[in-house]
Amino acid sequence: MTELNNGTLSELPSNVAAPPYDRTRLRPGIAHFGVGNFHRAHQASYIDRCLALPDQNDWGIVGIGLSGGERSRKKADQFRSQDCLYSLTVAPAKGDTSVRVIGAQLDYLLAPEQPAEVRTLLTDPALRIATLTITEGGYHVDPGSGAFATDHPDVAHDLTGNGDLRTVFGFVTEALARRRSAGIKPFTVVSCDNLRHNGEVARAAFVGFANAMDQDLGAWIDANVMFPNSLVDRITPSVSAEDAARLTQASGLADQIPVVAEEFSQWVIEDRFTDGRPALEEVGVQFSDQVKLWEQVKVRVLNAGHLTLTYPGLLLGYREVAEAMRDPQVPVLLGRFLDKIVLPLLEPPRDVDLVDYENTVLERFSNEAMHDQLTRIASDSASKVPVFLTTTIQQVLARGTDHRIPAFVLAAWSRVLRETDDDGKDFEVTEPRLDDSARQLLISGDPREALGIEPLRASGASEHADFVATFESYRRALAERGAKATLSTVLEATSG
Ligand code: CS2
Repeated sequence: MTELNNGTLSELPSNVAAPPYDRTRLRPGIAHFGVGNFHRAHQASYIDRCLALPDQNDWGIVGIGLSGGERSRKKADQFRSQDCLYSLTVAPAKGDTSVRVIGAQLDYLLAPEQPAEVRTLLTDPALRIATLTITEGGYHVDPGSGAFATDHPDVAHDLTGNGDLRTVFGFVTEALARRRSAGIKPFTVVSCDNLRHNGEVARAAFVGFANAMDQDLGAWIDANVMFPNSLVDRITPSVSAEDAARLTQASGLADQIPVVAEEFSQWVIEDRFTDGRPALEEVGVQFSDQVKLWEQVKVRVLNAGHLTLTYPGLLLGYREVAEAMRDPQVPVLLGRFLDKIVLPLLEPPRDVDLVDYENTVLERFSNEAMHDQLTRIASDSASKVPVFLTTTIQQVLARGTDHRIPAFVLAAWSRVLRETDDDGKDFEVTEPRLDDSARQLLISGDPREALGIEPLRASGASEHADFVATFESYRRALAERGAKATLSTVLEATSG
């Protein structure tokens, strides 16, 4: 099997496409924080296409990892041993998969071990954009007040100015301060996380961090740095060791870090950059002044739809999204949630038909070639539920419309936290941002208090007696009668 590194690019298996440009001519122009599979299948794939165009050599990416520890070191070693090359397998619902080697990532820096290299990169005038996929919960910005929380231990540590930096806020703010002193233009900061108004949230986070250090710097960042909002979309499953073995077997490439994604891909950005940008419009990226409308449609249809099918899907014994879509009841629940509850609340972007949008999402979920994991979607729900479901619940409660499906979804989430399905088979969902007491409340505590835990508070559900009662009756029914019977009850009750 062919190994993957710069030296083997000219001898890849015939079914694998090599980067159609000379990597030695590239220079880093983008620093990316949080190099997960999604970034590698989405942004890096767009940049990779750009790099094949004339005059785009200055937009190579350098990945930056912030966490220390064994897993991060292993990841960095894998990147380096492959000269940061990896294969992207695109798995369409129908037709053959295609495999392409992505060459856009030029280097990978592990910040805890290479802080000086990270500083040098971020203060280089050639570095003109910093992009982020640091997860929905990684911004520490209160959705209600917009305030940045300075009490997270790593944030508090970086604010003391003592010892090595630990957070993206520390590195980026310090680099922006140095650029200001040296008269170097600031870079643009682009959030690529599934947050509503992600650019504004990023601005609140970085300006909030800087303000806590030095108000002048905060004001300067606020006035001089662009934080365009962006909508990102491409379903990208996790890759287990078995998945990697399957992918390498199929490609003939001994790739240690392969990624797989669906064919669909979308990136909509506001065209506000501090110091230039790649020719992304040439490779399918949409520049728009309607990103906020795109965002709300995407997170409230696709991401909320994912949660709606995932919780009952897991309890019913399924492990993949496409399997849950074959259940007789789950897609009915999903369709009803979207048609009756979500779509009537949305304002579509120009030229977007919401019914077409929903149908495309449902087709994407049914893609059998993807093997997308329900546990991937259920994990870190404490960060996802507030972004994907809160506004919908608030609006349902304000309008007095039928709240049974959202109440069922939250009840099913609480049941999933037990990590056992209705047949007693275990699965694993990680909840890094849910403390033990909140978790216990949600699983079996007083229902009003359960709905008042931090990730659910803003929805207002705990203040609504009928919602609380419905949630509690479904939570009990799930425990006593199981997901199948409870789902039938929900579907009967909402069929009219
Ligand atoms: C998923 C997303 O993790 C999740 O909850 O809904 O990762 C989803 O696959 C992407 O947002 C698709 O763009």
